Amino acid sequence: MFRLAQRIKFSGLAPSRSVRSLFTADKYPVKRGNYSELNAEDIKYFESFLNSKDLLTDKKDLDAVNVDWMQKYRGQSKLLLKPRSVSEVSKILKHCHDRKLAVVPQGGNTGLVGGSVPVFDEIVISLANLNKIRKFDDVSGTLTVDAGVILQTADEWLRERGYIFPLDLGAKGSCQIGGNVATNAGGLRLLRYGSLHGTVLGIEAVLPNGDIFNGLSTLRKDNTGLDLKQLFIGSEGSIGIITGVSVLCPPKSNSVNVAWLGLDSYEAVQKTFKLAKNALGEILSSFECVDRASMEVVDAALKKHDMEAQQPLESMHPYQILIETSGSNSEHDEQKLNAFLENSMENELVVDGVVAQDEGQIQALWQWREGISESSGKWGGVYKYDVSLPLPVMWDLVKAVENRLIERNLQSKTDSTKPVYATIGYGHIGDGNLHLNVCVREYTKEVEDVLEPFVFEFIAKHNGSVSAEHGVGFQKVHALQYSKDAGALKLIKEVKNMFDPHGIMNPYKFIE
Ligand code: FAD
Ligand code: 2HG
Ligand code: ZN
Repeated sequence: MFRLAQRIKFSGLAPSRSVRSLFTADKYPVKRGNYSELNAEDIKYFESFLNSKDLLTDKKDLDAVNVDWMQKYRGQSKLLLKPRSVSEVSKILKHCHDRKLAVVPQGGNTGLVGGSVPVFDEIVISLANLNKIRKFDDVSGTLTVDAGVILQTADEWLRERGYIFPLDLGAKGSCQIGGNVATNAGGLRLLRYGSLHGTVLGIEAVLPNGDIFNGLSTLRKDNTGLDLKQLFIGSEGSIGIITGVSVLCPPKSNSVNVAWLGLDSYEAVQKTFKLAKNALGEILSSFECVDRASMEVVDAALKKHDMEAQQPLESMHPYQILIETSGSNSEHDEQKLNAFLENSMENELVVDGVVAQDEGQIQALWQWREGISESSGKWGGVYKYDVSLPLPVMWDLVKAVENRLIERNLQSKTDSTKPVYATIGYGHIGDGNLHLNVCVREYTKEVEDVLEPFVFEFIAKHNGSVSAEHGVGFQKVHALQYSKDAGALKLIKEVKNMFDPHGIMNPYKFIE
């Protein structure tokens, strides 16, 4: 039953840049806050300390930073600043604070909730030029970097030294470590290495008034009062700009195995997860699940771009899982994996599967999983929900949403004139995190009304969270009430106001 993975030709999809979205401010009911307008004096002040190529006002330069990765949210900023030092960030923010000019911190601009782009004319402050690896301790594995270091760059740098970055995600080639920390990104291996709330040891940040918070500790233990850095993890640019991060990195595993398995029911997925935890124990580093519709969407997106890739399995099983193990002894790890695979088949949980035989095959299997996010946005638009739900009801949400769309005549397997192309579910089973993507041919109010508040009410009913990993951004400001009570929201607002009394940091997002 277990076949060796074939080498899958999968060269990746180029993001389509053709769709022009309307301005966010024209699409949604949002009013510009009482902020000052940028004037010639402001520009003159910024020019007094920034390199001329780090202050951009050309439409062409601004177009790229005004629109998000999904091309769904579009702002109207007239100024992009790219500071090269913490003191430049500090001068910029102090001036904006004093003048009441609104700003948006921007990392790799890969965020999926509209948090990284302006809504009106906020100044975009890019961290791209703060991109140095500051120091590394190869005994403790503590890495200290500028916030603008690209995740993949850090990971590759660490791999050469026998370590890895504790976070991995599909956008690793563009997203920045500061952006990852600001969104508290979860990713593909949280199951093994934990959340950034645990692995980030220190943060340096510039506060809205220009003060520098120096919390760049590399200590694992520090019980001297409140752990302030935690406030910045997941703060989405609402209380300051992260300029430096220190993070505890795990050693690189000598032995990595990846298996792709086919299952006939969601119940089997849950049982297999339990079995995997017991049988694989400390070497289990990822447990991802995708449904048939997700695989069909990747397949169709590849074909649309004249690419061909052989599916990992011969049959399109309704649920497919990717299991990764990372350990230090290949013989021991393979023995454990084989015992688990045999057991899962004997128990009739897993009905088909392949095990990657080399690094190329490992990457190819991962690309099927990582390619879903991008493929789902290739049909005109996509509504993305990244939810936390108890495992038993996770796919009930996918089914309920699809049924509602079909019942209301908005989705059909045979009629390509319907606004919904596909409803798909995939995600990090190991973390209780489902990604529900509703791929549409066009954004319509009708579809939106079927999705919301239904999705949020479903989540609230099951005590889940409206954001497991992408954050709140612009998209979910009005959905927070489904996951947090009034008391918690009031406290968040008070903390935000304490850091940012003029409300200049990333307005219209995160908290109302
Ligand atoms: P941006 O998109 O630029 O910004 C995101 C937010 O952080 C914005 O609110 C911005 O204002 C703020 N911000 C950015 N930098 C700073 C800073 N230095 N200081 C203060 N605030 C800042 N997320 C997951 O959790 N798990 C995944 O598996 C995952 N996979 C993804 C796959 C793809 C293909 C894509 C496109 C996105 C994925 N994401 C995932 C979304 C995720 O949030 C981002 O990819 C990443 O964490 C954002 O980093 P960034 O540098 O691009 O930040
Ligand atoms: C993933 O797990 C990312 O692939 C992106 O978090 C999910 O695009 C999405 O909805
Ligand atoms: Zn995810």
